[in-house]
Amino acid sequence: MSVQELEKIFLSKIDQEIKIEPKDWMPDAYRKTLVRQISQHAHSEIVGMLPEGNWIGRAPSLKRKAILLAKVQDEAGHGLYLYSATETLGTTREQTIIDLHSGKAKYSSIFNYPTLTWADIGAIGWLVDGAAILNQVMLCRTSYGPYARAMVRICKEESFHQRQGFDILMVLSKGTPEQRDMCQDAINRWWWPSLMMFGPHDSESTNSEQSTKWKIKRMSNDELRQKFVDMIAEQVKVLNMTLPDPHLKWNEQTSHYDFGEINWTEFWNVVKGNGPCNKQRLEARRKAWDEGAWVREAASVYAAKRKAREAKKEEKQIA
Ligand code: FAQ
Repeated sequence: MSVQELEKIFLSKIDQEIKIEPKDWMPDAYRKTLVRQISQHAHSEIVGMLPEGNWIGRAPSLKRKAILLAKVQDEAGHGLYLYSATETLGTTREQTIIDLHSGKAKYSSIFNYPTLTWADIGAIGWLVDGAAILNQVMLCRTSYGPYARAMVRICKEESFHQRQGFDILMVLSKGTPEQRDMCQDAINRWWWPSLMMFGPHDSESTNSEQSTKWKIKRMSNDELRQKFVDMIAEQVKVLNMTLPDPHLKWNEQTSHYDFGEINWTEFWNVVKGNGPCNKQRLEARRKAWDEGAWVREAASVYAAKRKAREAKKEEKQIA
């Protein structure tokens, strides 16, 4: 079959909402953009464990510690599903991780900010997981089968994460004046970086047009960001807190909240590796990789031994 014919079949599957599966023919550019996006998503989950991991030893009670441990463990699981989904596209996990460590592959800008107080753990759950869910609910309908299926389970877990974050802030918001201040301060610091998670404005988004045609993306960066603002602007009232944006205002005509402009210089600075914690985050990942070398080695020796044992057993059975 010619490439033109193969492409026609591929596009007709996209049109008919039939998922593209690993063994199906797909254009190289489709494969490349999926490897880019899914691997960056996987890296975000794994690097995203670091800011929260910082608080496991300092959570204010045993219950909070157990909940946070479970959440951070969930993020590791999400990373693993997503690394596996990337592998179905023909790239190795080793290469994907080398690309993270060399700085070639990106991960979400949000994880380059520090977690200064316990309230930050609440703000991450509520705002960061909240933003992640909106994006990921859309991705449950993405055109590549393994990515869409991974997203379904991930979304279920993320919605627990968001509620645990809101619960932390709810308790602080009803606490002492110091606890209320801590809650407001965390919201102030995490609000704008959370809005940046959705990526540049649609007009600046280099990948959106093609990704939308291929139904990898189903909603635009700005549409998702607006949905997030509308949701959080209401939820913050329940906390009796405010969002740090003087331009935030309900607009009767559009039936959406208007909001101020994001500091795009800060965004691109963080994306390019110059955020408050970029260096620290990559160093932590490289260290974990190096220190885990013996585990990978032991696991592959064990797997080889088991394979050899099974081959011998089969030989005996045949004989
Ligand atoms: N940070 O053309 P677009 C989570 C880059 S998971 C860094 O609009 P696209 C769970 C973008 O890669 C959070 N870079 O790109 C959790 C591109 O550069 P490239 C992660 C960003 O792909 C919670 C360039 O800018 N979620 O939080 C960012 O069409 C709590 C131009 O942008 C995902 O990864 C950014 N914020 O749209 C874990 C979801 N935004 O690659 C622990 C999957 C943009 O061409 C604790 N990804 N860039 O060199 C997506 O949906 C999309 O990739 C977007 C960006 C929407 C992020």
